[in-house]
Order: sequence, then C-alpha cells, then structure tokens
Amino acid sequence: MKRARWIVSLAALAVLAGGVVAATRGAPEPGGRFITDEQGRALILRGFNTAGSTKGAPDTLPELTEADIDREYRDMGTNFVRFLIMWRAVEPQPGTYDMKYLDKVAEWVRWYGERGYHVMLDMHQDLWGNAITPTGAAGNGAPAWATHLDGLPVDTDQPTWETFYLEPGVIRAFDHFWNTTGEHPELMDHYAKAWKAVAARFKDDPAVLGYDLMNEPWGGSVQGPRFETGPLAALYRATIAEIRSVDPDGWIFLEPQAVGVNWGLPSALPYFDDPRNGPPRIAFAPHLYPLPLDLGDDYTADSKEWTDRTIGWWRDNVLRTADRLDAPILLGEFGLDMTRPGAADLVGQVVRLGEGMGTGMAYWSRDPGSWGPYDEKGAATPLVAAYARPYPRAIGGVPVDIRSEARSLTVTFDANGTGPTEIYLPAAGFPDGGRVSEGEATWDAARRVLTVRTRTSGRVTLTITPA
Ligand code: IDC
Repeated sequence: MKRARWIVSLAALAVLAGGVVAATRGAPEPGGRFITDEQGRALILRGFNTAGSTKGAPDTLPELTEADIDREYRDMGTNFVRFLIMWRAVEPQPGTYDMKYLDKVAEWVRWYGERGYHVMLDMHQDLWGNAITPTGAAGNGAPAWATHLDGLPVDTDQPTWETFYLEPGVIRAFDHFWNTTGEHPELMDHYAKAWKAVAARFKDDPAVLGYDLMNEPWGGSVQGPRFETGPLAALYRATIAEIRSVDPDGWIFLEPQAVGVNWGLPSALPYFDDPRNGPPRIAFAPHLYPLPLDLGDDYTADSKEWTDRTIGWWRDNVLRTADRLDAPILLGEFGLDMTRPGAADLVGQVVRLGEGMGTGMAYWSRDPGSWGPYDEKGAATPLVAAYARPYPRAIGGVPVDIRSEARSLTVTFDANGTGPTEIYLPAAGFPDGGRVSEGEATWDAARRVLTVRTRTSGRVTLTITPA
C-alpha cells in the first residue's frame, strides 16, 4: 500500500498545481455544444457502464438479461449505456474480424434500443490486455497477438489493480502499440481498422449513438502532453478516418490520458477535425475518480472537502478542454463503493455537476456488488435511490440550466424547434407524474416520461412539480 500512497500524494500535489492554474484563469462557462439525437434534440444521458463482467467472460459478453434492463429502467429511468466491447474479441487474429461476436453485441444493442436507450460502444482496456501475464491474472482489451512484452516482467503482487500499469512488461506493451519503440508501426493501424469493422456493423443501427475509441489511454513511457498530442492524437486521427470512411453520422467520443485527468488535472488533448458533412460529431468523454476516494477514504469530513475541490478543478479543466476541442462533454465513468459513508452524497454531487455542465454520465458500474445498484443477492444498494433523479432525457433546444431536487425539476433552454422535451420523473418524488409550468404535457405512466411541447423559439424555463 505504501507505494500507492506515495504515488497518489505526488499526484495530489500535481492536481493542486493544476487547480491553482485553473482558478487564476477563471472558470469557463458551459459551451454551446451538446450531443444530439436524430431529431437534433440535446440529449442528457444517464446510465451505467455495462458491464465489468465482460472483462473475464470467455465470450467477452456481459452477464445481463433483458429483465435486468427492465429493472434498471423501472428503478432509475436510465436512457444510456456505455457498453464494453474488446479489441481481442473484434479482431481475434490479425486482420480477421469476428462478425459472430459483433452479432452477439447487436443482441444487447437491440434490447436497449427497444427500450429507448442510446448505446455508446466502449473499446475497453485496462492494463493493455489479459496476455500481460501467462494466466490472465490481470488486464483486458488487447489481443494476445498484439501483446509484446519482450520478456520484461509483470509482477502479479500489486497493492491495487492500477499499479500494474507501472510494471515494465505493461509499459513495453504500450510502447510497442504507440510505436514509441519503432518496432510495431502496424498495431495502431490494426486498432483503427478494428474500429472500422465495428462502425460498419453498427452504422445503420439507430440505437447506437457512437463510439468511445479507447478506455483510459495510458502512454507507457511517454506521458502527459507529449502523449496526448503525439501518439494518442495520431491514433485518434487514424481511427476517426477509418470510422468516417463507413459511418458519417455516429458520435465519436475521445478520452484523455486517464492518469491525472481522472483526478482533476488538465488534459492536453488537441482539436480534431471531423471529416463529415455537417457539424462535427466529436465529443470529449473523460472520467472522474477523485483522489481521496481512490485512496480508499470516504466522502466525509476532510476527504469530502478535498473531493469537492477536486470536482471543481475537474469541471474547470474539462470545460477548458471541451472548448479547445469544440466538443460536447460526456462523463464516461465515475463510481464508488456505495456501502461506504457519504457515498450517496457523492452521487448526488456528481449528478449536480452534470446538471450544471449539461453533460450526461455513466456510472461505474452495472455489475452486482457493493459498487453497483444491486448487491450479489439482487437487493438495491443506496445507489438506486441516489441515481433515480428527475432529469430531461431530451431537450427541444440548447440547454442553459438544469436543477433537480427530490420533488422538483427546473430546465431552462433556448428552444430551437427540434421536438418536444422529454422528462423522466421517478416514482419516489412524483408518484402521479408531474405538473409543468408552461407548455402542453402528456404523461406516460408506464415509462414515467412527461413529454412537453413548448414554444419553439426563445428562452423557456420549465418547472416540474409532482402532479
Ligand atoms: C475495475 C473493476 C475491477 C477490475 C479492474 C481492472 O471494477 O474489478 O479488477 O477494473 O480490470 C477504471 C476503469 C475500469 C475499472 C474502474 C474501477 O476504466 O475498468 O474497473 N475504474 O476501478 N478507471 C478508474 C476506475
């Protein structure tokens, strides 16, 4: 544990430095860019990462039934899933794409689609891949054929899963992928083309909103701005080009380097051109894991204060990066052990953060257990009550402000005639649906969705209270 503490203390200093810089420049305001649906309405996405169980599954598919999705919807009214897929399953042999695997993925996509969900496919990896040790003791994502350790060690005795990233063999595997070694220029090309295969399979599927190009990129021996503006940007450019060669419309979600940025440090990710006709569809999708909680502290007392400061820096730095990218924001991961003191407060704080920034979010994760919405026996954890909040699923205009309480919701937007605004109202605060301050509302009791037709121009403020 000592080594991890030391690493994170250094990182805390770096976060503090980043925060000071951010504070002196003044906080940027939410930009005008939003992820939109096929009608052009701004989407506020709420959902889960589904699922961690994918990582260890021989078929690389999640343990999740249609009934599980129904329950999730009934309990929390989610409209979004960050769905884990893996390079090793897409391209099991170099240049060979497993269409049967993608057909299986399409089954889950259909289940979600039939229930009105938007799906983002997340090419997940942690620690490069499961071939970093002979027994698959850690890591997921990359295929064995793309794993080159050069005989360097990967010690399995680690204080946390994250510290595997510092093992020489893992660093070498990434260095070969990013072609830092100059020995494997083909690997990034394979990755980009694997994405092309995925996009070609899902380009006409209306449930698939888009593609999260790489989970938590790690630079190996090249870190920070040199990584994000160098090899990571090169991979993103190549992958965007491959995806756009088959799918002009899917949203492309870009993650920053995870280490540091997850804790609130600034990202150096540069602007990317989107070679499609019409407005760009490139979004910024960072993760948020405040350092005190990463260290195992609870969201209480001093740690709460530090965590709140971290969230402030994260917000300012993410808004600055999104401005530079001219991209909407999606919080791709946040999560914690829901059985710990203060955990539900943290979820409430992140929901408020998302409301203030107009961004969607995916909680890590949908798996049963203490972090998830349901425990191993299927009983709800405190996450269900904390995450079941009223929210506008789709907005007929450009969002200006969103504020929710247990029994009220205020949504302000500049109407643009893209369609009615749809609002999810949880049973707890709104047993009989909602009453709206202006516009014409219809209540779908089964879906718990209030559809509101408003003026189609000008600034609209909707206040929703229990009916
Ligand atoms: C974690 C899983 C854990 C697994 C580990 C490594 O919860 O069971 O051992 O991955 O595969 C992330 C990653 C996400 C992590 C999650 C929680 O993107 O894969 O899942 N996390 O630790 N980044 C920060 C946190």
